[in-house]
Amino acid sequence: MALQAVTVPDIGDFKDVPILEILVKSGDSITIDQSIITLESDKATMEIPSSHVGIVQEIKVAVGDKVSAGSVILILDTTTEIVAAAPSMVEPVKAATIPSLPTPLAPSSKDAVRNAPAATPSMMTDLRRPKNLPPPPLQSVAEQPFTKPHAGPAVRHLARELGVDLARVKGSGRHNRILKADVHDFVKQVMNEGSVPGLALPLTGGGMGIPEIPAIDFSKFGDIEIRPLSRIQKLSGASLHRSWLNIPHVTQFDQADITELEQFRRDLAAESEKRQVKVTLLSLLLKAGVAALKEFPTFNASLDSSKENLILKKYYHIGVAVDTPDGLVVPVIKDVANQGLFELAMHLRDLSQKARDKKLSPHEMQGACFTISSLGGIGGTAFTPIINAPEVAILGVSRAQMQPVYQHGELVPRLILPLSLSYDHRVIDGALAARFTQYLCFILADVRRLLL
Ligand code: CAO
Repeated sequence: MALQAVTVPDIGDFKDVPILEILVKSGDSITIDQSIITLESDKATMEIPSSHVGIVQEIKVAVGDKVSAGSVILILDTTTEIVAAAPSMVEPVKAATIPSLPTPLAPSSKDAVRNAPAATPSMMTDLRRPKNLPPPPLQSVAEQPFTKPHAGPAVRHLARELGVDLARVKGSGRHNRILKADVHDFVKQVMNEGSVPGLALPLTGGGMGIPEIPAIDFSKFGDIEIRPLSRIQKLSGASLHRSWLNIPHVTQFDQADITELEQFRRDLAAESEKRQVKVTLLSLLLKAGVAALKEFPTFNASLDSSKENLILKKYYHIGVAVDTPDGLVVPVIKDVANQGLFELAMHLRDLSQKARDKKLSPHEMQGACFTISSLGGIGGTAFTPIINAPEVAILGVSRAQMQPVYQHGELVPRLILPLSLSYDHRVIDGALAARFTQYLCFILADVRRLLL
């Protein structure tokens, strides 16, 4: 039996460093550079690798013992026949490393190699190291400061497999040592949050590596109350976020002169009363919107899933954003092109009431080609609406106001309606968007054109 003591190599300025963990046991076959103990400094850990290949005969240290460079860790049986016969002892080594091994071979090693049963090339790499030559220098150990995350080889192996950066994992073991369970918990947390802050590689296809906003305990600063989001807010929030992340949004602003249109609407008051339905500005915007969609079919379209084709729709279903106590809902007015103003006004009234009563069926919220979001009844001068994907544009409407407009050499009071058109820049160019809103303004300025 050829016995070899494995000692603590040069570990720089560190002395009397406690052993945190012993990573091998008697009878284990170990290879050069395999970690055998973990040392612990005040803040971090360092794994000490074996300087020799062999089978562990005796471990000379215990957890908690303090060691310095030269302290004996364990005794190895380096008898070549035993070593070569051990099946799992040597990890594969690239053939390219063989030429750098020390030469010439000591006679005893040559014999041993000749007698060794079916040694693989990788085994040969280590077996060819003569026993009477000093072990290779382990400079890397002395040069490595105690800065590595606190984790054993099995945990490091798992982290490598999962692409997890251990520096970001919080250890729950003794002295904050990272356990396998910590790595699994970390991955679960990342998957649930849909973000990848600690992953060396992106975990999911959809993950854009967007850093999470850190959680803050606001109660440190004053009284707080926690109110859960409504179901509608959670659902619409997820789809708004998806649209916001997937679509390159641009918003085009414009102003429509609706002085005559508003007069026309007022002129309908008597008939509205008779039919018991008020023609709102929104009903007229729906009609004008369809006229613009017909003129610019690119706006009445969706990108297909390959993102290489545009699907042009020959129908005109318009979504209308409705503000309800539980959040934003978007019922869809079907076939707007074939409805008269009163019919549209009635559908609009019924659907927005249903939305507020939470009585909309899924069918009533599907199939829109384009959406109108009107905040005009509330106020504001402009906003940037988020496109309701897979639609390619949305029209935001703000509050109309009487404004002095310079016309034919004088300032005249006109009712001006602010429009905010957000569009998908992958499908629609800025020039087309400007033409679309200009056309809309042209129609709204004189709704008789809807008849043409
Ligand atoms: N400018 C000036 N006044 C306007 C206006 C505008 N752009 N739009 C509506 N008004 C007026 C109406 O004429 C009405 O006044 P009268 O009672 O004197 O006629 C009043 O404001 C209220 O209108 P309304 O908002 O109830 O009716 P509507 O048909 O215009 O809108 C609906 C219906 C369902 C769109 C609206 O109630 C609503 O929910 N709007 C909010 C949409 C929303 O939240 N969008 C944001 C989405 S992104 O978060």
